Amino acid sequence: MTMSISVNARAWMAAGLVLVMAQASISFAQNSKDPIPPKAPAYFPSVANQYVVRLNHEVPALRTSKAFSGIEDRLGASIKEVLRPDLVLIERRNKETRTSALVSLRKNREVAYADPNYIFQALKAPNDVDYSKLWGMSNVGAMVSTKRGLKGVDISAERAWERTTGSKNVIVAVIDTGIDFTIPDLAPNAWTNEKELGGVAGVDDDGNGYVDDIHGYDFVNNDGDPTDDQGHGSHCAGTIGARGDDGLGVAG
Ligand SMILES: [Ca+2]
Ligand SMILES: [Ca+2]
Ligand SMILES: [Ca+2]
Repeated sequence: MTMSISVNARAWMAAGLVLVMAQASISFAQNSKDPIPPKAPAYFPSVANQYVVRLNHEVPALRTSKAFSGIEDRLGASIKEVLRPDLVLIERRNKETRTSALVSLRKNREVAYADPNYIFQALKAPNDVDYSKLWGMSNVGAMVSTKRGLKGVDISAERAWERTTGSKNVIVAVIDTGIDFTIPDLAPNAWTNEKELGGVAGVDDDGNGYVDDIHGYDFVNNDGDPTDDQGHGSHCAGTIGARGDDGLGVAG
């Protein structure tokens, strides 16, 4: 998922770079009777031309009745399915944008609300063994020690992972106690300064002012070894860039 370099320190200070995944949170709220619905975001796909409409009355049980076809005409649609007596899945007859269809339907006095026929799918949850402990990523209200978590109080990581699980092109600096590069979840995502890796020991090969800064720099000891000697930096680096969905440890 991501990657990191960092720097070691005895105190809560160090610096480095950790590649991080993008994190996104989606929120979408609207009044379905709003005459001007918001532009539907592309990440909420829906079935073309189909809408779920709740009527202010029930539809006749008999599909062949005049009253039934009258409702279809007034909705400008065919009723594909009667989900409940007053709730129908319709398919609009004319080709139009989702927004214009919703504007039209929500203006209809017979309509209590109308929404696109959204396509939902299960969110991406990684299979890492300790993932369930990461309530900050996804809080399902599990017990932690003697307290139950508050469901939903998290960063909505799984929704973000549906869109992206990060990119090695994004490098994030971790200013902390360093990183334990022997941790299997962190090692593969550690940023590497190729010029120093293939350079000469004791020489600042890339000319950035820091000697041998292969994975970051230790600004406390002033050397090129940012190995974590405390633990907190590795923890933070894991939250940002632990390799996910590998059945091991955690996911970042
Ligand atoms: Ca250097
Ligand atoms: Ca060097
Ligand atoms: Ca992992």
